[in-house]
Amino acid sequence: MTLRLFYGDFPFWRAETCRLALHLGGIEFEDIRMKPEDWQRMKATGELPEGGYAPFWQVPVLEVDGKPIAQTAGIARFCGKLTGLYPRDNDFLAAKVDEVLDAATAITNEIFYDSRGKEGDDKLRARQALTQDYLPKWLGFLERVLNENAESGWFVGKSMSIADLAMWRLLGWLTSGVLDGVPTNILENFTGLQQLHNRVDSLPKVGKWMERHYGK
Ligand SMILES: N[C@@H](CCC(=O)N[C@@H](CS)C(=O)NCC(=O)O)C(=O)O
Repeated sequence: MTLRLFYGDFPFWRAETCRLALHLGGIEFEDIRMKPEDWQRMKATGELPEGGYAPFWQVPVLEVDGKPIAQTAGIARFCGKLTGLYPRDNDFLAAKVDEVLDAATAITNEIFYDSRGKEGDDKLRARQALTQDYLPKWLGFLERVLNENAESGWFVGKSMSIADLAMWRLLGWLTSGVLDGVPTNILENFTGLQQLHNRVDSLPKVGKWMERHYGK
């Protein structure tokens, strides 16, 4: 099977969940990192570098034997199934992984759409409202889901899944300081989520990957 993943050169959960699942699972793939001009072309025409195509003119896109799959959660599930990081014989656990992926999508959309079209003080005010209300509420929901599976410390079942990889990068984004108005200590009251983030972050293969690709 030939795999090509298209996304930007940054560790956002939309693509990094799939990249890390494939990397940890020892599955080779071509990791095509788009440049600014590639984004412009993709958004205007759906064309991707090196002859790829984005079905919805958005990325990530995973191409499997020349055929594209779009949509973050579907791509993550596909990569999770290939690598043993998505339950294949337990529909309940699979739905619990989906629940976390869909929550990651909901939070991402809220952050992007809430500040879309706003600039300067307006944008900062929108982000501050997110920080004081929406994010603590949703981080609390996630912490509770995690606590319900406290005996393993992973979001779902007894071992790490793509739910944990997705949350590791979503939480990494929220605490990175790149989101104006969202403080880097946003997780300070959510020790379970902090531990989950650190647990994934400290896996040796994950650390080496982050160092190699992003110098951190
Ligand atoms: N529903 C899509 C949304 C993907 C998405 O919004 N991707 C962004 C990059 S993070 C994008 O391609 N934006 C370009 C656009 O929408 O024009 C998914 O889940 O993958």
